Amino acid sequence: TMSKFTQVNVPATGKTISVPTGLFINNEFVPSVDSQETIQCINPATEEPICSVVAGSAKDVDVAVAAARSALKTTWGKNVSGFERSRLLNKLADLIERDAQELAELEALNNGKPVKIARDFDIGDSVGCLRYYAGWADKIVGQSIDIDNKTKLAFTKHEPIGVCGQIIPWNYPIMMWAWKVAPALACGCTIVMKPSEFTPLTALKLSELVVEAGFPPGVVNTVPALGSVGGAALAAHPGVDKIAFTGSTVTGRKIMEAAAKSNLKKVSLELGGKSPQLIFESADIDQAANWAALGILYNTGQDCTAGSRVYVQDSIYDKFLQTLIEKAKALNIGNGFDEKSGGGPVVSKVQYDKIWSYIDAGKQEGAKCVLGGEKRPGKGYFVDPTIFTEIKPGMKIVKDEIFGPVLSVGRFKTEEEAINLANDTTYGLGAGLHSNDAGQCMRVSQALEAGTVWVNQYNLLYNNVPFGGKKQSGIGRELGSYALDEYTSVKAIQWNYGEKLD
Ligand code: TXE
Repeated sequence: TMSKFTQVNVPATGKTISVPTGLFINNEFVPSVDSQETIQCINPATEEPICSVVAGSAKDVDVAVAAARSALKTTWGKNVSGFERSRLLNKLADLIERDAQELAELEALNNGKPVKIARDFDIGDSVGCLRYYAGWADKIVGQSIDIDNKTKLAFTKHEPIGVCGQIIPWNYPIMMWAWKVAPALACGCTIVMKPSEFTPLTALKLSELVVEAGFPPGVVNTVPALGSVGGAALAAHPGVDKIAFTGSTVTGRKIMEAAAKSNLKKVSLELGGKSPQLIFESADIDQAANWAALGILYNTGQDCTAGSRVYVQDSIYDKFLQTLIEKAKALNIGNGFDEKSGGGPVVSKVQYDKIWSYIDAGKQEGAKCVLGGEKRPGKGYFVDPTIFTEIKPGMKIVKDEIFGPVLSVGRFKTEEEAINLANDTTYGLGAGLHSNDAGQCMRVSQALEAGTVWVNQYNLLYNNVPFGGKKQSGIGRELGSYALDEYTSVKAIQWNYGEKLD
């Protein structure tokens, strides 16, 4: 059994952070009911162990779901007002803001990303997300529908959907936590959260803040576990009313299947992508290169909307490519605790090996590597920006999601050809286009098959703008008012106050 807390050393600051190591159920950190297994967390910049936390079992998921169900029926769900949910969400946001530096250091240690980015972007956005949904909590209302003015009225209630299983990935551990937790709590749902086994630490640290904010026991529960154990148990659980997932398309398919085979729980999936960025000849080349580089290199390419295929119009191809290479070279990938690092290592050995197998495949299949493509000596899962040209449709690096800083650059002659190349994928998460021709911007943005189209920019997210995928990039929408539909169930109440049945 695990002791309840461990002291994690932050080498760069010489300080320690106290991190819970147990399951978080009913506002307490508890050991597993039956698992002796642990999850070892690794610092991807040094390959050294950070600490271990409990690896929850299917039985632990049962206990967490029961706690969530009990809270739904008593202190939360239909028993808590929107005003109170709003107050608590705002309180939680304040506490995360208070602890931003410590949370950012823990995120950097476990995920590898630069502390400054974790604090200013990941945590900044997460605080904003909690406040945004705090704003919605007391504004979730139904409709009043006339049937017959003299005898009948119907009205709708947007009820909490119930107990939500939420399974999140390792690329934005805090932000994915906030994107899932905030709308669910705003709608009055209770939660069993399963963080990624690669990055469970910040979800456990955030669980302490859930208690401090004053949420009743059982409203938020956290079960660190392997995906194949705890994740699979949540997806198949008959006591879970909704499952929300962010991760790979392969796992998304399994979750949907488990939902179908168990209780037809509602499913939302935010999956992989192979997002295109189109650079047309009227574009501002310097600006387009800045956005294209950000599009593929942000978070070291471990981004579901990573703009991993860039297509450039023939007439500006050489100039654009040269500019892009220079911008990509300028990114300094290093230890997340080094202030000079613009990006960190990739998260794990598995991810590192996967990325290198794609780089090797690109070389073997005849693409030309014009930047990067060389392994660094020494420790740490570092991958430098890598660019391939002379690509062909069907190549692995063009077809598959790599989830690393590896970009394929192709060329096109006409707008029609650009659109066809962009849409030639099973995915449909993001897409970008750069052009100074307004008509072209409008035509192309409508033709692109993606949940988000960025025009003359890339990869920016706002809490009030919906986010999600078309095709095999997912089902449902996060963020904005759209996410509220994922966590509510509409009840129509038809009221007869006059009609007599003969
Ligand atoms: O993802 P998984 P992995 C893509 C990216 C990456 C690849 C593999 O291409 O290289 O996926 O990464 C849980 N039932 N993305 O293997 O497995 C798991 O524990 C229920 C894109 O890490 O999808 C974790 O919490 N849950 C992506 C979560 O699923 C299961 C972000 C995600 O892990 C499960 C991450 C199961 N059978 C990876 N198996 C994005 N869209 O942002 C695993 N899990």
